[in-house]
Amino acid sequence: MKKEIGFIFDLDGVIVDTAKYHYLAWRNLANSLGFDFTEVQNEQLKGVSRVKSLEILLDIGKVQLSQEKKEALLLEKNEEYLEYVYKMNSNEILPGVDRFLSFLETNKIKFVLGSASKNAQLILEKVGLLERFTAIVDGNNVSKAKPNPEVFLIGAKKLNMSPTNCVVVEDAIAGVQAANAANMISIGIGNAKVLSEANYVFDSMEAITSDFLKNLIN
Ligand code: B16
Ligand code: MG
Repeated sequence: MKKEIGFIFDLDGVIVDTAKYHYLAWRNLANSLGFDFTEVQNEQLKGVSRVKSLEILLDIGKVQLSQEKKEALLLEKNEEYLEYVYKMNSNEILPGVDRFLSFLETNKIKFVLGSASKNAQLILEKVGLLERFTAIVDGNNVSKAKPNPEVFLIGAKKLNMSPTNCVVVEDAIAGVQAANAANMISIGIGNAKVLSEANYVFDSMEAITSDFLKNLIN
């Protein structure tokens, strides 16, 4: 007999690759402050909130700023980032995502979003996926960032399911830790060594087979 289960998807790195746009905007900001910011360093910002991302960036550049200046820079960064977001369309949905969501829909399994981004709703709208999600839980709904489980626990409530019946799909270590802390099943997307705390790891969304999903839901 099928278990009643629900899915919670992270956004950046799972549904779309917005990390490349975050990177361009953060790099510009770093350059304007007089230091460089590499793609390798950008890895540290994945899954991390906007405010925390700025703190990490300023640490890298060894720059200290007033609270007022930091707030101005956060606004500036987001405005530049949004210029990229406004140009997004369905071509930016990562390979394997549509097949995964269609599988869940066919099997009448509900799914919600659980992202740190405050722009999540807009991004899903731009790529044409917003209507398919039962609910959106994002950076506007939480007070504690991943690895705190808050975002996924709210997701479970939206699914009307107990946490142990929820499966989280995440690309960031902090996200996998948040899912584990919430007592949910975690699927990591990315490098198996980096995401070793996840219950299952796949290189990409495309690598998740229908057989794996069938086993998981049965
Ligand atoms: P925003 P996720 C995260 O999205 C990104 O991975 C992270 O790099 C970003 O700083 C964070 O959203 C906040 O995004 O500036 O749009 O509020 O992976 O949790 O979907
Ligand atoms: Mg992510």
